[in-house]
Amino acid sequence: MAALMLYLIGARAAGKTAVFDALVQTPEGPHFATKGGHRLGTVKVPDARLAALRDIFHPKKYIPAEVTFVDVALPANAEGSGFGQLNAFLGEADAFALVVQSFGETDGAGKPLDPVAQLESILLDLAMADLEKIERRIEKIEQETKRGLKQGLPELAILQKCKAGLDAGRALRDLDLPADDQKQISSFCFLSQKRVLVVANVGDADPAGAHCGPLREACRAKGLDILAFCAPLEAEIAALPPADQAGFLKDYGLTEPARTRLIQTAYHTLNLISFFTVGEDEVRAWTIRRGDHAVTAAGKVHTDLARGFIRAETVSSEILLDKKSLAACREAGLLRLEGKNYEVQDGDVIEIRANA
Ligand SMILES: Nc1nc2c(ncn2[C@@H]2O[C@H](COP(=O)(O)OP(=O)(O)OP(=O)(O)O)[C@@H](O)[C@H]2O)c(=O)[nH]1
Ligand SMILES: [Mg+2]
Repeated sequence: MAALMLYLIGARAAGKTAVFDALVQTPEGPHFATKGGHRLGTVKVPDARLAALRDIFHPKKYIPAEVTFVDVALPANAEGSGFGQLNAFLGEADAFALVVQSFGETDGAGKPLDPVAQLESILLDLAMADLEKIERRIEKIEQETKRGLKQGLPELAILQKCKAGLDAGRALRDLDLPADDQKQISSFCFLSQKRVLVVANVGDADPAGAHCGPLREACRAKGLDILAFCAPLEAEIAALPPADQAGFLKDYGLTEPARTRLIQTAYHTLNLISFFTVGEDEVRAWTIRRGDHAVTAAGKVHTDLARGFIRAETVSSEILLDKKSLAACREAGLLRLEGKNYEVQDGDVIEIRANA
């Protein structure tokens, strides 16, 4: 299954690369690849429930979900962020992690540091990249219409709605476009339509971000999730032997490493949950949206399972971990038979029954 693509964006010298380094650091060193100047690092989604299921089933294959972090290299000689030049690349993101400098006195341009202004400026750059694209497309459709071609007209109405929203200072994600409209414009991969979470890159004097009040308030007002971490400190901790990490985190008032917190926040921002499939062959995590039905979950595993869906034998991982086997769950009447429209819950263990 494709990894969730989380792109790190932000102002120049906000600490995108430092944050990325913290996310991909391991005791064996950092793990990443490069692609056209950008860096990509894929990590396994930590999930204590899945690890506990592995310890019961001892499967041949153990397959956690994956997230790919992308350290976006901004075009060197662009004005502003240069997102326009990166449109196609950024369009592949599932979400943006917007890194905001929250340490020191001055920003990358040498101006007095203003994290809220930095956040707003990057959000504006995303919207402006969309606006430029929309204006070019509208112009093209209008020219075609003059020449008697009419097929662009439904699209034109939606684009004008989007343009009006952007002109009024709203991101496309906040316009609540009907699903049909969203489908019509999905091929544009608009940047301000993507979910955004904010990473306050704080100094090591304030590793839990206690002093990020104004930025937190700005995020709350915009409906954006925010988390704070001190990138260089988190990178150092992630490089330690695993047994030593928890103690150091605790010393700094942290409960989980940056990577775990960022992934948890991304799942929240994107409204994602996990379900699990278990067996001697494979114990595996799957990612779906909250509210998805059993038949959608089946389709994640295999399209044939969605087509021939009969029922989903379901039990929560908590109960399975308590009873230690599916047979014991079945005997105790705790293995439920759910239909196509069952709303899958986070942590469900599911076995799909389907006609081949
Ligand atoms: N003191 C302190 N310095 C930091 C922190 N995070 C990043 N830096 C420093 O800030 C500078 C810029 O950080 P980068 O991670 O390169 O920033 P970037 O956003 O990747 O920058 P560009 O890719 O050039 O746009 C570097 O000198 C980092 O060492 C931090 O939390 N505390
Ligand atoms: Mg960088």
